[in-house]
Amino acid sequence: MKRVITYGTFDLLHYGHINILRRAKELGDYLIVALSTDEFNSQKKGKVTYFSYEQRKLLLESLRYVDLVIPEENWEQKVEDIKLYKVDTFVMGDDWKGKFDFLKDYCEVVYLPRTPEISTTQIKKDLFEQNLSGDKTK
Ligand code: C2G
Repeated sequence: MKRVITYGTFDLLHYGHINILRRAKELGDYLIVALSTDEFNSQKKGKVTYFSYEQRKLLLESLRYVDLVIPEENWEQKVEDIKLYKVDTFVMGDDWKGKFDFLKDYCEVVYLPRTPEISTTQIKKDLFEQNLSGDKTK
């Protein structure tokens, strides 16, 4: 049983997230998602999420690619997670390329290409602009 782990906020779940989760799962048999908690997002990542941790967890747990969702509470927990869950492969989008190479002492580290045109920030921006212009056609 090859075990894969990935980390993230996954707010306003979109097809870019699905693409990375699908490809991460293809690298093994069991995919763990370490989901950034509301506190970690606001205090350390500077992110204010639309959905709460529980709502984001529910969405991820409903996906066929995801086998387990655990909380990501800090930047430092990755080595312990990899040991505790006996992880073979750590996966992140390539916006993080190189940032987690220190984990190569513990498992395989794979950076996968991001889906370029979509992001939670872009979604919020587009919705804001649509609302401003009153454009309901999009
Ligand atoms: N992602 C992607 N394509 C997008 C948007 C996101 O492949 N268009 C990937 C990111 O590269 C990341 C994952 O989806 O691997 C989750 O993205 P975020 O929720 O933005 O996560 P992030 O804030 O990068 O948190 O300790 C690591 C951090 O928790 C990662």
